[in-house]
Parts: sequence; structure tokens; C-alpha cells
Amino acid sequence: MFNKVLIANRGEIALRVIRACKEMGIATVAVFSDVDRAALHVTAADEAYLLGPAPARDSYLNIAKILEIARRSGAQAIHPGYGFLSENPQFARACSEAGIKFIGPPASAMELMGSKTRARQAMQAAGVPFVPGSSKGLALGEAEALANQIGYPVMIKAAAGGGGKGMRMVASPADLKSSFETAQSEAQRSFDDSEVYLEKYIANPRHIEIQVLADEHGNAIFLGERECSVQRRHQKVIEEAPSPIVDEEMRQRMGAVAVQAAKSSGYANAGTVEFLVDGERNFYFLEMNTRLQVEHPVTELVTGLDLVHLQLRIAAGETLPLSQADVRLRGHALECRIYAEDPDNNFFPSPGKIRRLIQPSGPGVREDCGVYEGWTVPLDYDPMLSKLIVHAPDRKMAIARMQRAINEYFVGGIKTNLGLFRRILANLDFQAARIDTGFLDRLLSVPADQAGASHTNNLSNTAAIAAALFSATSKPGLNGTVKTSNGNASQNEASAWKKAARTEGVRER
Ligand code: MV4
Repeated sequence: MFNKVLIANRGEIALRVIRACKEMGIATVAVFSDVDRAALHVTAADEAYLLGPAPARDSYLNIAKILEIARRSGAQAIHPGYGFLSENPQFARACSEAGIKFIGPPASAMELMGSKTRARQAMQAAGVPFVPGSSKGLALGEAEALANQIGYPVMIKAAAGGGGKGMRMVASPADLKSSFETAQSEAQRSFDDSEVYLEKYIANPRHIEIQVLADEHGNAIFLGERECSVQRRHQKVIEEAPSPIVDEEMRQRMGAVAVQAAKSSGYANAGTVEFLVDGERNFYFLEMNTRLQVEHPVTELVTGLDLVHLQLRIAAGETLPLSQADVRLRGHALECRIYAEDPDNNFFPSPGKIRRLIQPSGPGVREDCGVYEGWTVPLDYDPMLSKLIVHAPDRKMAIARMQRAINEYFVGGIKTNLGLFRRILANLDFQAARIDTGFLDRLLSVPADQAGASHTNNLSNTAAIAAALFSATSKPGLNGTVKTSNGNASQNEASAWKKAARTEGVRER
């Protein structure tokens, strides 16, 4: 096992990896930018080194600097977390050339999965079901012929894209030419690669992904699925494991396909095979993410495994310490991604100073948090504050537990999306698991008080919770003048909460 690992990331995921290293007796090296000097991951690591100015290209994306710090500190391996350099094959290659172990798959597997057309070719050869369409870049004429053959609507996608970037739905032949040309120039601009291809359009799919683990000796297993359909603008909002629509038979079939995808691509370490699932529960390979994902904790809670421990052991050359038969799923897990964003301004990032932070705890609650009270969330990076994760015996109890935990949560000084979770969790379609990738847009297209919500989260309860939180969170002497969530020092808003709680509470009876 490694003696020392550098974590080339920040926020909650850097902390997550540091914690795993500590549990395994591995020394940790943090890196940070100018604006992250006082960040939590810097305090948590054994050593910390400045990378440079705030912009990611000068700090968390600076390959030369990160490798220099690895050398200087004597780190034997680098964990890239997610985002930043985690799926950059040049970085993986630069690490091995510097004699430092990259904790992730080989650069060749990252390159293969980075090209959606190459990945589709490889999956086709491996017998993995994928969305009907082309597996090579197309010229306009070829796209027109293929679209007529498979039928409209179709999807034009950038080969270098992924995660929703450089994608266009085309409803009819009349729109193909202009959409094709727009997609091409978008792809050129975004990825410096104009290659586009075409797929049959799957309407209102679910997004379900399989966690895989492969060692460097040819062994691979899957750790069940995650349901990630509750998303907005390709940003996941709530994830869960298992998926409410996947039964054991479907799980085995998807898992076998995911393991096949990993084995045929020369994969090693933790990875995720993403599927689109249509209304008839047909599943199609979409892409493979070659990193540890944000939502890995829901898999950890239902499998009882520690994915970061396993990543470190795999990277150190160990064989997988468990077989497929050892993987058992227990209960249900949910994760809410808590963001500093303004629900009244289209969920625009809303960073700033966290003046009050009250975190939930109690049975079945895990929080992977990257911030603390007094910390100023910088503007320069993704504004995710924390991941709130719960585990319970079944989905219904997990939802109730998450509602309870969300109601214990209080963030003062900045705006957050906590209210959005109250809405989703109270929604009858969500509770009945009638969710697909269009669910959240549909929910947000109706005013909050008209959306189908169960009686357990009506206005009076919300007001009562607000009042309780206010009285619980007011510091002595500050009562009535604390900064409220919109940053205004306001006596009015606080008393309005209390008043609403009392009047609504009386009316209810
Ligand atoms: C699709 C699709 C429908 N049909 N491909 C979006 C992310 C990118 N990786 C692929 N995406 C989609 N590809 C075909 N042929 C619908 C989506 C899609 C989606 C997929 C997964 C999760 C959320 C999504 C939201 C909108 C569209």
C-alpha cells in the first residue's frame, strides 16, 4: 500500500479521499488555490501546498504544478476525485511517466470512453446493447440517409461530448441540416473536434447507471445500480440506490453488460456505465464515466463497501478482495446534492459567506460536506456545498428520513436549494417513483403551491419548521436580527415566519 497520496481536488471529495487514506494509514497531501487557503480539505490533510491563482487552469488543472508537488512531497500516488483532471488521459499518462500512480483507469481506457463513437464501436464489438444509430462521425448526407432509415426524431451528438454537451434533438427532416451544422460548429468550438454522429431519440428516458469495480488482473464486478433521473440541465439533483424500477433479473442483465463493457475496454479501478432506459425498460449503453462519481455514497450505503478504500487497494495492485457473490444490496439510499444557488433566480450559483450552518445527524444520516460555518464559498468553482445521504430499510422510509434530515438542515447567509428538496420529496410522482429525466423540469414548470404534494409537507408545516429553525438557530442576543437566508438582517421576515406558523397552525386545527 502507498505511504503517501496526493489529492488533486478540493471540497467534499478531497475530504472523502483524505478520510479513506487516514483509515488506511496513508499520509495525505492536499493542494489548494489562493481562494482555498482556509478550505476544509487543506486543514484535514497532513500537508498542503499552494497551486496558484483561483482559476482552475492555474490551479486544480495545472498538471505540471501538481506533479511537481507530488515529487516534492514524496507522494506515490494521486487521487483525482471527480471533475478537474479526473477524466483527462494526458494527466493519467503524465503521472505514470513521472513514476506516480494515477488512482483510476489506464489512460487508454479513458481515451476510448472519451470518444463516444469509439466507445460505441467497442461496445458493439463486445455485444453491449446501445442506442441504434451510427458509431462513426458522419457527413450531412450520411446523417440524412441514416435518419430516414431509423426514423425521426433523432439525436445529433458530438463524438467528444458527453454529459449533455453538444447534443441536438431533431424532430423532422426539414430541421436536420441546420441542426447538424449547429451541432458541428458547437462541437468544434467546445471540444476542438467537429465530429458528430447520430442516434435514435429515446423520449423521456430514465438515467440508470451501474457501478463497476475492476482490478488490474482482469477481474471485474458490479455493485448494483443508481437511479439518477432527477436532474436539471444535465446536473443530477437526487440520486438513489437501488433504482425503483430495476428488479433482480434486470439488475443481473445490466450488471453483466456493465462488467462486459469494463472488461472489453481494458478497464481498471472504479467506473460507471451509464444507461438510458426507455418506457418499456429496455436499456441502452450511453457512456462510461472513468472516475469515482459524486453519487458513489448511495452505492456504499446499500453495499456496505468503501469505494475509496477499494480504489486505493486496486491502484496498489491488489486483486479484488470480493467476488460478485459477495455483493449484496441492503435497504435503500438517497442522496441530495446541496448547492449554493438561488431558487428565485433560476438556480443561478449564489456563493458567499456561510454565516450559520446546522447539519443534520441521527440514525441513517451521512453528510459528505466540504464547507463550514464562517467559510466563504468561492465563485470560482462548482458551488456544491454538501451531499446529504440517508440509508433506510426501504424507499418509503428513506424518503421520510431524508425529509427529516432536510428539515434539520439550516444554512444561513447564502441561498441554497434546500427548499427544492422539500418540494421533490413531497411530490406524489416522486414518492410513487414515477420519475424520468423530464421529471424535475415538469415539477419546476408549475408554481410550488400547485404541484402535487402530499399533505405531510403543506404550507403550515413548512412555516412551523421555519419558525422552529429560527428559534433554534438564533444566537443569544441576536434574536430577531440574525442574517436570514437572503442575506438581509431582517426582523420582519423572522416574525413573519413565526406569525405564519401560528396562524397556519391554528387554521389546520
Ligand atoms: C439521449 C437522449 C435521448 N435519446 N440520447 C444527455 C446526456 C448525454 N450524456 C446523453 N443525454 C441524452 N441522450 C438519445 N439517443 C436523452 C438524453 C438526456 C439525458 C440523459 C441522461 C440523463 C439526463 C438527460 C437529460 C436530457 C436528455
